[in-house]
Amino acid sequence: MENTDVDAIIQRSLEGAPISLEEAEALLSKREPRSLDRLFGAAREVKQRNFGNKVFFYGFVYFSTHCRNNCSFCFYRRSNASSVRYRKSEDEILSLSTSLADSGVHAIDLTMGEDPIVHKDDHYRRLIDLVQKVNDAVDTPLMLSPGALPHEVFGDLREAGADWFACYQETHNRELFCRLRPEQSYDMRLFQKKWAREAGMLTEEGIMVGVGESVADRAHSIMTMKRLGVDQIRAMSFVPQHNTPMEKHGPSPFLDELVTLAVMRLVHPTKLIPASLDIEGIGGLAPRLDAGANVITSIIPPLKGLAGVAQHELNIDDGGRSMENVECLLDELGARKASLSDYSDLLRRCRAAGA
Ligand code: SAM
Ligand code: MD0
Ligand code: SF4
Repeated sequence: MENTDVDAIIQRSLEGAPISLEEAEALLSKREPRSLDRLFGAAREVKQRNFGNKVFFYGFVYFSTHCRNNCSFCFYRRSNASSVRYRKSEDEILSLSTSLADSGVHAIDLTMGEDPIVHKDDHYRRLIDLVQKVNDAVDTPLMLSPGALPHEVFGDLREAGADWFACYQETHNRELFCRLRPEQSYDMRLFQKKWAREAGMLTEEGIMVGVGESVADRAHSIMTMKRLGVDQIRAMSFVPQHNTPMEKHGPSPFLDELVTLAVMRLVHPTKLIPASLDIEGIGGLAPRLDAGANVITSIIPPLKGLAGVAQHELNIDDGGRSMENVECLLDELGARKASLSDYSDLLRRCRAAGA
């Protein structure tokens, strides 16, 4: 496809026309500097129209890194004996959540591996109680990223105070899913988003970039995210991990992720799209915001013994991912922090749109 075709797709999209699957694929394929400038420029324009230069911050509390699963890309897979394993106590989780809330994050993402202790527990009482206690301790909206749960738990989690449920499919190509998440059910994972939404939670879907998917797969995922009716969507570059089956799988060129974020922004103009600090650390923030992302995720307080997911230590203990540090950089990034009431208004609009 010629540049002019890319120009025409972008122009029509800026005028409000929806992007088709074929057009998304065409945009995702472009690598000439002129097309890329045009694409990133359009993504920024669409973000500006819908959000101005306001960005949101999500604190990240990876409270248990124990996992019963064996995802081939993940540092915390059960077979990785050299992983970093810990399980934070309830008091530690409460104190981490309170200090993140005090630092002014818009949401707190409580994340765990599929910790056997939590997943074997009777009706997930431990998890539901934890959400309830954190919710009692902070006013900040809560996201939960616990892995795949049975249908009947979602209502109780919502009631306990979970505003968001995050569970990433990684890909919408079933065959690739089986290689990435062996012994796990594609449908069960896809249903998580539906069940969470039906229970009144907002939902996040995500894909990884550079795990063996084709450009057509990426386009298909971006369109599928529309059908799922999720409220936040992400793309994260695959980061190879020691002692995992994908250790030698080449790292993903970050440009592929940036292009994916920009096409996501054009296809989903009003959705929240994270710029994760968990891929390239703080140095990766500017290009992701410039590609159309508007949520800074993986804010982690230093020296608390917390890990990231794709980058388990990068910029954590040096304070690079702290709220204070990232806030200081906003001016030079041309962004400003949205207010907490901007965020609650946004969540209200998301809920009304999904109802
Ligand atoms: N255990 C839960 C689960 O898998 O849903 C919650 C953890 S979830 C936040 C971990 C996510 O981080 C994965 O779904 C994947 O998208 C991303 N991730 C994990 N390892 C990664 C890697 N090596 N490179 C890039 N992204 C990765
Ligand atoms: C992040 N490391 O925000 C986190 C994580 C889990 N819900 C999110 C992948 O980048
Ligand atoms: Fe466990 Fe989640 Fe890692 Fe898979 S991605 S091994 S479920 S922590």
